[in-house]
Amino acid sequence: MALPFPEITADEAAALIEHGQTIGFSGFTPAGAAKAIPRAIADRARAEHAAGRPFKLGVITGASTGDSLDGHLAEADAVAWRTPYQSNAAMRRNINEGRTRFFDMHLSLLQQWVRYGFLGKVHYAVVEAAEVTKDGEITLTTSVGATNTFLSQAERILIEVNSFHPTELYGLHDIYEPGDPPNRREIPVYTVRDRCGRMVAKVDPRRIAGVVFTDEPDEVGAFREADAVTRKIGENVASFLAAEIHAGRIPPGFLPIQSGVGNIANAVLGALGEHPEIPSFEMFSEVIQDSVIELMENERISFASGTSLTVSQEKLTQIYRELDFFRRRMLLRPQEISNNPEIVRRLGIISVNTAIEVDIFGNVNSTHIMGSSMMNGIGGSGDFTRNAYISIFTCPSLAKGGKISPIVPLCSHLDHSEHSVQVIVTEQGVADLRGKDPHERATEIIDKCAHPEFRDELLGYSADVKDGHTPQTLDRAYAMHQSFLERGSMHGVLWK
Ligand code: 0RQ
Repeated sequence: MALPFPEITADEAAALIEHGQTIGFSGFTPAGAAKAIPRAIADRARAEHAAGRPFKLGVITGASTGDSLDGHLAEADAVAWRTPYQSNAAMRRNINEGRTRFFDMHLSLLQQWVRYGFLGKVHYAVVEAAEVTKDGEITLTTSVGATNTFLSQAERILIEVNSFHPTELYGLHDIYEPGDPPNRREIPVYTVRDRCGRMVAKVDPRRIAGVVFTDEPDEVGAFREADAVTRKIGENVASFLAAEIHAGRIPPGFLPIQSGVGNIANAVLGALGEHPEIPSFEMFSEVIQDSVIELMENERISFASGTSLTVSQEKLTQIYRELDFFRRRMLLRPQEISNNPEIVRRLGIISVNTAIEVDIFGNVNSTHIMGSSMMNGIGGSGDFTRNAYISIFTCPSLAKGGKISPIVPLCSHLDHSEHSVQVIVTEQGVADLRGKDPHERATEIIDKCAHPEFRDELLGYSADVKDGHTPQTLDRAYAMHQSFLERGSMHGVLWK
């Protein structure tokens, strides 16, 4: 049946976009990210620059995206500003060199910020879909992210219908947009599996400027195999949570898990799946990754609610082969629902995220290297940590070939404060910070989590500083960082 909007090429779509405009792209991680149109926009930017004309855009997405979006646009220097999260090497370089202004946001806030107009007008939504009907009903692909809000708010819409994704994805999504204050009611999600929205995003078809047909897979990278350190971190998290069940502080049926992305997160999920005293559990998280799918097949995870299905191509092909099985066990929500503080608090989520740095009082830096260079962004880690039933941060006790201790006297940048962080886990052990004052926290974190090679430096600092509720000495708090910047190692800092 003929569609009431034009079929166009990616180049024709890119030609509609003008310098200075703001684009809301689908994609939460490479999953569900628009690909052909952003690549064409990057080519257009290069041509405009070569002709001596400016061409830079505001780029909003759900979270990080794939190389076709963040990579190509950054390489073409086509991004004036970027939010809310990224993890691409070229984009990171542009941000840290000041060519792209980046504001790092809690992901649950993005959609309401767009609706409230805090980020200005969104000129185009560029969205990947499995299907679009003549009535403007859009079946999304492997993520929801903020796509439904870009579709509702943008002046005009461009759609990439990607036939790599089957139209049978219909039913995987639950799209609900809360009312804005003063008219917002509670979000009616009372269990991990509750649905409260529609299976499609619905738009007025007259707003669709064109549809580009494509056929290409998501650009999800492979994970490293768990090594001895990540495996031990995973085991430590699993043993800690099993002990909490024994102590009666977690109900015997367990609580839903949120887990960050990456290698440590994969190892943690693997260890939870293997632990004999942890029952089959549910996920209420952002990202559903390969390890979740494996645990679902083994019936260790009974259901997963997320905003993106960020799996390898091999796993995605398997899911598409067995879609009936998996559709009964997972659903994708907008990120303002998957990460919603109200629901996280209500369901009693156990959050597990990765830190770049943890200080001896339990403050966490998730985003910055040596206080100044942006890595990826806070992502959803704050949405979950601040509201979790138990909030856990993991990291290895050594970084950069042993030259850096991620356990430091004072974080060089603050993302999660001591008020929100309850448990720290490294391969050395578990520091339980609940109910402990700053002196006790310092001892607990150094004893349980720091690498033995750095314990003397850290104990030297905390022994030397005795006064005050929080034993901190400002002129020496960054001595370990200074040592790394000046001599390439945090080792050998002497306090006296
Ligand atoms: O550097 O890439 O040069 O080797 O940081 O560290 O150990 O590979 O760990 O990939 O899990 O990333 C916090 C960045 C960890 C991530 C962070 C260096 C290290 C390496 C990466 P190289 P690893 P991961 C839900 C939750 C914020 C968002 C979030 C993240 C690189 O987990 O972005 O939590 N979190 N989202 O060598 C100097 C230190 C270091 C250090 C590590 N102390 N000093 N370098 N590195 N510690 C997901 C979403 O929101 C989508």
